[in-house]
Amino acid sequence: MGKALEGIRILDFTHVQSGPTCTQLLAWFGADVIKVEKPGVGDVTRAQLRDVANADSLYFTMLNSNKRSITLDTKNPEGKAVLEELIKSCDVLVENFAPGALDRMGFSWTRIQELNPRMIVASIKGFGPGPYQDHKVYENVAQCVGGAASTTGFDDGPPLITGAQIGDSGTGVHLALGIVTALFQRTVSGRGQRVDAAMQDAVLNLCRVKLRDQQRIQQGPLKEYPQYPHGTFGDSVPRAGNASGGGQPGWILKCKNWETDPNAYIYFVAQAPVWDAICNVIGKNEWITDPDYATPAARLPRLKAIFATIEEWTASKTKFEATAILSAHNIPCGPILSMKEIAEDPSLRKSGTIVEIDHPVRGSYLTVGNPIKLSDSPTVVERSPLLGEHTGEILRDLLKLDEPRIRNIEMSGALGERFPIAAE
Ligand code: CAO
Repeated sequence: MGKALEGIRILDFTHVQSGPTCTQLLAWFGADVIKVEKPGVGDVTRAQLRDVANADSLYFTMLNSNKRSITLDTKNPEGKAVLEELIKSCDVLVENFAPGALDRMGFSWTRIQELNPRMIVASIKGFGPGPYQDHKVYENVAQCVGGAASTTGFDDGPPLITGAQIGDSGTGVHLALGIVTALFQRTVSGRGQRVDAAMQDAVLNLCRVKLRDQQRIQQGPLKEYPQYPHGTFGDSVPRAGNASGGGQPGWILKCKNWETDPNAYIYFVAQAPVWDAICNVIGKNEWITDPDYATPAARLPRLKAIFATIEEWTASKTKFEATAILSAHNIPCGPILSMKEIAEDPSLRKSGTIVEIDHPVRGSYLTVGNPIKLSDSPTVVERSPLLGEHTGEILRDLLKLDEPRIRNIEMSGALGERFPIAAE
């Protein structure tokens, strides 16, 4: 079966997490992704947080599956010449260098257009145009400047970073959509274009409901927030703890063994349409008709006490027992799953969302497969490439360079130390 992006070739200049997330998705959809890496070093994450000596780290292997790797010193004149050939042979260049790095390398947008007017150039930066446009940015910085940190955590504590990598992976996903959209437009326009995604913007996009609340707060207290009715509201959105971001109140409640198990909790949504069922399940049938509890508006000022009562019920069940009972009554809820439980979940393995991959150096490892399932373009996750593993085949088979030329490039040092690859 063919793949959705078969025939699309990506020149992948990404590193660390944000850009590699994007190109990994494109590779899973069938694009030929050629990762260009600095000779001898490669993507810095190959060596970061290493758990197996001399093997590519999980940080790298989990973000670079289904890609090919070529090592190329793009500051070396021979390396630059190879890069020019690659630009001519590819459809999309993706990069997340620090601002200005591609220009400094000699590959401005104008230059790339001269070489290949159909090329789409996609970039991730920390910020869009403005006072911070030249700043380098990492995940947690993006969470702070995009509005996530100020709205995450509890009211009486400091701003908090979330474990979901919304700055890096979140921006990568945004960029991938921009790329396929630009590829679609190219089928009509025949031209490439630039696709820019800033990490601040992507995080803010994911924090859209908080900008909603920033405007609502001008009209009075945010009644679904835990600060209501006894706390105070300032002039900006406060941290909402575990309150639901939507119109249905929710909270994290203790379950059986919470004293010893840090994840013995359940997320409970007190959804209005199933209020009667909630009252029945927790043994509070009188709340169904009591005017203090019968309507969502009446419940809002009492949410803390209501959740405390519901928690007396959840604390008597394991999170899985509680989930089963509540779900049977159509009450929205979910157990707080530990990473261990997720890693061992048979249904996630079966759906291909968690996959076990074999690697020649490090042995088998788990990774998150493609969370987006296409019925006509199923994803088969393949291991990440070794540094420069495909240098020879890319020079020969893709760029059609002859052996003397390859030898010259090699002698110039543009491919690094790991070779010879030229035929003897
Ligand atoms: N050959 C030769 N040189 C190469 C090369 C190659 N194949 N690949 C990269 N380089 C060079 C770059 O040209 C750059 O050189 P100059 O500084 O002389 O222009 C240099 O390597 C370093 O690249 P960099 O600036 O991207 O890396 P850094 O460690 O200084 O910064 C980071 C890292 C992530 C802070 C920065 O890239 C950044 O802000 N990126 C944009 C935002 C982003 O994606 N952040 C998320 C990071 S976590 O996913």
